[in-house]
Amino acid sequence: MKKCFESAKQFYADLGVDVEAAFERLNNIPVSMHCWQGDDVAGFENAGSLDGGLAVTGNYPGRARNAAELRDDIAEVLKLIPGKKRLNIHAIYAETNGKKVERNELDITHFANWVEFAKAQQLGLDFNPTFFAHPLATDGSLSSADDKVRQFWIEHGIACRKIGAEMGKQLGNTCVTNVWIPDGSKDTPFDRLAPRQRLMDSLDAMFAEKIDPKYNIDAVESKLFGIGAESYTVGSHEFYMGYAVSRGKALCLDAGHFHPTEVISDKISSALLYLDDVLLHVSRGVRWDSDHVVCWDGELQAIASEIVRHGYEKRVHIGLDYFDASINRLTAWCVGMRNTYKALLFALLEPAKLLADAENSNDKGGRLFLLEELKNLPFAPVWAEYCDRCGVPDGFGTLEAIRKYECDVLSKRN
Ligand code: RNT
Ligand code: ZN
Repeated sequence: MKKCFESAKQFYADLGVDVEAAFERLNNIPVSMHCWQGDDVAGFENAGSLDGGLAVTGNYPGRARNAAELRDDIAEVLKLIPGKKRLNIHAIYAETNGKKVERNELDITHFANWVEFAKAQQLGLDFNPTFFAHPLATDGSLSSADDKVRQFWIEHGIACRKIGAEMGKQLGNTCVTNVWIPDGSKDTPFDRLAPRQRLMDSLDAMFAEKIDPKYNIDAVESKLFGIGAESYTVGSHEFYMGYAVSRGKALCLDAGHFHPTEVISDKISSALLYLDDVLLHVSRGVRWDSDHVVCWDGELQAIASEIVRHGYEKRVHIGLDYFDASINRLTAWCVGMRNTYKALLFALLEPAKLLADAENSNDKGGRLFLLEELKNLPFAPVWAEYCDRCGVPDGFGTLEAIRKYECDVLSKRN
């Protein structure tokens, strides 16, 4: 492979692309891995069903059943993923030592093990309040018509921002805390406005306290529809775009949360004209928001290219969000994470000058030709070299390692 790499490097150099500079830049683009792929979004509360319109399908053996197993699996999978990684956790991953702690009473102590783990693994942490899978979230959370219910969730949100900020402080690494709520309606509502007014007020109450953005950045995530909320979603795209712009929050764009022909890659440049930060939930919807494992497809490449072409890597926070319980969960993590770095590297190897020249001279055919020709460049040995320098195996080595872990560890769980 080394020989192949040297000639590939020369090939790119002839196109004006510096492979070493691409590696350098890639080393500084973090991707946040979502912990919830490892346990099918179960968390440690033992609350029962997931609900909130989320659906995890499949029952492949080996699911992590507790925090220790989940961290073991994450530690194992991190050995197989190159690049600068972060870890994204949810409030339901609190460890309360067998004690029942209400979500509005959570604090950083319940995440001490995660912080320790992050330190040991040299990861930044990202965080999410969990506004679903809870008896008080069956008829709306932050937009609920019930004052008590709304207050409970406002308090949960406040608690989670403090936890996020503390994670950021303890790790010396800014945490992005993302708000997504399941609130919506199965059938056509009479009043679409009132729940949105309540959501706006709840968010304002939740965000009232100023938190240093060095420690915590708040993000808000919209959605088109969910199972059981097919007719109306309180937190729509327009709602949150307006909210984020008017309040100076980060906007979270989830690839599965728009109409099937709408793509988030095209939204980044618009959103960043008005916002400081965007958070991405890179996912893959198949016909709907199905949260399939992220593949290296045209949209993943377009997302990566947007970030790289405009130098957005400090303003676009890349996170993954999917859950597939029908295959080995480490495979699911690995495929999505490795593909995301692969797409970023591919974007970093674009002959930007050639493409810009074609576009600027109105040579549309030349631009098309180049963009298509790029797909055929000797990318594989460059990717293999990057993995090697990061001390992780190539594709086949990764699969072998996962199979071994399945045999040695996962298959012994029931
Ligand atoms: C749900 C949202 C949300 C969740 C995670 C678990 O549709 O995408 O981001 O998937 O918070
Ligand atoms: Zn999401």
